[in-house]
Amino acid sequence: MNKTVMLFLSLFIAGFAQFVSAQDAKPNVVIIYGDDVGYGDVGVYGSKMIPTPNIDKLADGGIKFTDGHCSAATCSPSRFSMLTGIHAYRHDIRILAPNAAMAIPTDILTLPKLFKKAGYETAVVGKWHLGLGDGKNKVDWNGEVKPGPIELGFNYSFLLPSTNDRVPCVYLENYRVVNLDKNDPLYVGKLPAGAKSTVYPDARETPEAMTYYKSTHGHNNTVINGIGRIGKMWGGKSALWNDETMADEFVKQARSYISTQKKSDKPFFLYFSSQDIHVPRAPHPRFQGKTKLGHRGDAMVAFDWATGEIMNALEENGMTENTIVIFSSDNGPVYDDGYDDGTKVKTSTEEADHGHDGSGPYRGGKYQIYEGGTRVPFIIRWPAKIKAGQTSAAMVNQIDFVHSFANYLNIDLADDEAIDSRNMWQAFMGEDKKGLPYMLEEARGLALRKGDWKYIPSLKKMRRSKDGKKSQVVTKAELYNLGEDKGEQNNVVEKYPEVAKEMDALLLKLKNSDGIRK
Ligand code: NG6
Ligand code: CA
Repeated sequence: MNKTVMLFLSLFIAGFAQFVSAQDAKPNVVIIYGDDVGYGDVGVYGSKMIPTPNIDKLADGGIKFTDGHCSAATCSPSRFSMLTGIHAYRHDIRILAPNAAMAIPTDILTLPKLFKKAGYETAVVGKWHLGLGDGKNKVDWNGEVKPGPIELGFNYSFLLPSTNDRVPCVYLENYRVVNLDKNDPLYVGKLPAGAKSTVYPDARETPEAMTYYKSTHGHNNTVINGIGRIGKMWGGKSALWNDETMADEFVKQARSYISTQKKSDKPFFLYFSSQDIHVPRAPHPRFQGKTKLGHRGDAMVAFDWATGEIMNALEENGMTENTIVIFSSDNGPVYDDGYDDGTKVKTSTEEADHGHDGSGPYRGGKYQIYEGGTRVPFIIRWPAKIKAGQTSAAMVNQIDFVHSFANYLNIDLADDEAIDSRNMWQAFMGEDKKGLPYMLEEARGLALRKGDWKYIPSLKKMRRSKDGKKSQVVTKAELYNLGEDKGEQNNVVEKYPEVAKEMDALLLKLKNSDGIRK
C-alpha cells in the first residue's frame, strides 16, 4: 500500500471509530421537575394565560405526552415512587413533616444508584422533601446531615431540604448547611434548653410579622423573610435562603454542575427539582406581574425561565444532541394552598375568574384522585434518538423510569427491586403509542386506570358535620369513560356494573400484590 492510501485508511478508521463511539455514548439524563405544576399550566398543553416559550420549545423538540402521570397527587409520594419504582402507599409515605426522617431506605435500588451502576455521575439540585436522617438519631443541622441523597446514590446534592413553606429555610450542600455560622446554631423542632440562637417571630403570637403576605391554615409557625412557615426553627440566620432568588440559586447550581460535567468522560444524571410553583410563591421581582394570575402565574413564568436556562446550559456545553431531557411535575395544580398571594384561579372552569384552569380539561388537582391530581405535563426530548414534534397519547408514569432506564442501560433488576416499575422504554421513545395496559393512581386512596376506564372504589371516610359531629360516610364507587368524558362528570358505575366489578378486582389484586410487575 502506498503512503497516501494508508493515511486515508487510518483517517477513515479513526473517523469511523469516533462516529461509532458518539453513536454509542450513553446519553446524559436531566429530569426537570416542577412542583404543583398542572397539566393546563403549560402553553403546549393549552395554557393561554401563562406564556411558557421554553417548555413549549422543549416539547416541540421531542414528545409531548397527553396521558403522562406522576404516581400520586402529592409531593413526597410521587418523588418516592419516581426514585424507587415502588408505590408510596406500600411504605406508607404521605406528605413529610419538616423534620421527617428519610423516607427511602438506603439499602434499596434507586434511580440514581441505577445510573451510577451504569457509570454515570449523579446529582440532585432543588427541592427534596423526602426526609433526612435515619429517624433514630435527631438530625444535627450543625454537623453532618445524613443519611440523605448521597446515601441514595447521588454524588452531589444541593437542596431545599423540605418544601419552601416548611422549615428549615436554608440550603443544604451535600451534608452541610450552606453559610451556617457556628455561633448561631440551627435547630428544627424544639430549641434545646440553654441554646442561644436567633429567635424568629411565631406567626401565632405576632401575625404582623407576616409582611410578605398573610397566610392561613398551618403556615403560621416560624416567620422567615416575612412569610409564615410550617414548623419551628431557631438560629442559622446567616444561612437563610432568599425566596425571591431561589430559582436563580438552583439555576446557578445546575449550570455549574452541567459545565463541570463537560470535563468528565462519564455521562451524568441530573435531577433538577424546582420549588416553583409551590407556595409560598415568591418569584423574583423581574417575573412579578408577567401574568394576570398573581404570584402563581408569575412563578410559572419563572419556572419556564429556569427550564430555558437548563436547556441553554446544555447547548452551551454542546450536550443538547445526546441528552435526554424529561420535563414533568410532582402533582396537579392547587390555587389557594394557604397564602394570600393574589392567586384567584379555581379548579372548575365556571369558577375560574381569570379563565385559566391549571388542570386543563381534567377534573380536580393536587390532593385529589381525579385525573387532574396526577395527569401532568410530561415531555421527553432526545434529539439524537427521538423525532421532534410528536404528541403521544400513550399512558405513561414516572414510576416506570427505573425499569425503563434499567432496560436501556442493560442492568438486570432483581425481583424485589423497583417492584412497581415496568419497562416502558418504547413508549418513552415514542415508538409504542399505547403505553401501560393499566395503572394505579394514588391520592388519599387508590384509583385504577385501564384504557379509557377510570375506576375509583367506594371509600369509608370520616366527615364532620356543621355542628362538629363526626360520622362515617361510605362514598359511592365511581366509574368514568375518559374516552367520552375527560372531565369525569358522568359516573357510569351503575350502567357498567361488570366493568366496575372487574376493575375493582384488579385494583384489589394490584394493591395487595408484591408489586405490579409480578
Ligand atoms: C400541606 C400544606 C400545603 C403544602 C402541602 C405539601 C397545610 C395546610 N397545607 O399540608 O401548603 O405544603 O402540604 O405540598 O399545611 S407538596 O407539594 O409538597 O405535597
Ligand atoms: Ca408538589
